[in-house]
Amino acid sequence: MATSSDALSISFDNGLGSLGNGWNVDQSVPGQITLAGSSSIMEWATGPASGHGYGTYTIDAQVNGSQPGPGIVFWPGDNNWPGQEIDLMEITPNGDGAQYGTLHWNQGGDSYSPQVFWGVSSGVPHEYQMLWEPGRITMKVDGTVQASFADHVPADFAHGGMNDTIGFLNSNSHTSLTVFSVDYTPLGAAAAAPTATTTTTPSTAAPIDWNALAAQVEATFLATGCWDLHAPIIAAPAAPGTDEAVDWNALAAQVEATFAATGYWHL
Ligand SMILES: [Ca+2]
Repeated sequence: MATSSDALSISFDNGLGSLGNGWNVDQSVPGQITLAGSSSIMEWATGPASGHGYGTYTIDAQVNGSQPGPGIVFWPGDNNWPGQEIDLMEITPNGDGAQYGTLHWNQGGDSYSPQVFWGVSSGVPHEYQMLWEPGRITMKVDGTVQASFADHVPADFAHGGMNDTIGFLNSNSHTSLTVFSVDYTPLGAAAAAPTATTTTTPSTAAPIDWNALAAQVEATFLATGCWDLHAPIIAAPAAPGTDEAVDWNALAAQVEATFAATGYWHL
C-alpha cells in the first residue's frame, strides 16, 4: 500500500488512483476526467497524515468558463475547515476570468491570502504546479511563477504539522474542469514512474494581452500613485505590515445576487 510519503502519478488511463472520494465525475474519455456542473473528486481526508506533504505537485488541467466554480484544491488532511486549505487555481468573481491561487489558515476563523495569476486564460490546457517546502509555497503556471507565499506556510505531517489531500471541484453550470494528469514528488525524492503511457497534453501558454495589462497598471498608478502589478487587481494596496485579504464571500454573494436579479454573472 502506498503511503503519503510516496511519489504519485495519476494519468487517468487506469482509473482514479488515490482520488477515491468523488461524485459526478465524467470518466468517459480515456486519460482524463471532467468535472462539470456540481462535481468533485479528492483524496480521502481522515487525519493529519492523509494526503501528502512537502514536495512538487504538478497538475495538467484545462478550465472552461470565466466564472467562479472550478478549483484545484489542496484540502486539510484532517478535513477540518477553516484550516489548512491551499488553492492552486480558482476563478475570480469579477467576470474577467482571471485565475488565482490562495493560501488559507485558521486564525480564530478563516484567514486567507489570494494572489492573482497573470495572462492565464481558460479554454486551453495549462500545467499548474505547486512547490510546498519549509516556509514557502510557490505556484507556477506553464513554468512561470505566478504566486509565492512566505507567511503562514504550514509544516507538513512529517515535520510536526499536517498534510493536504489533492482535490478538484466544480460548482457552476457555466464552467468545467478537465484534469489530464496528477503528479506528486516528495521534496528531495525521485518522481514516480507513470503506471501507463500517458496521453500527450501539451501545455499551451496563452498570449498575454500586454495592452490590457499596461492600461491596468496605468490606471492603478493614477489611482494609487504606485506601480504595482499584483495587488491592485484584487484590492487596494494593503497598509504596510498587514495581510491583504479580499472578502471573496462578499464578492460571491454580490455575484449571486446579481445573477438572481438579472440572470447574468457579473458585478
Ligand atoms: Ca492523462
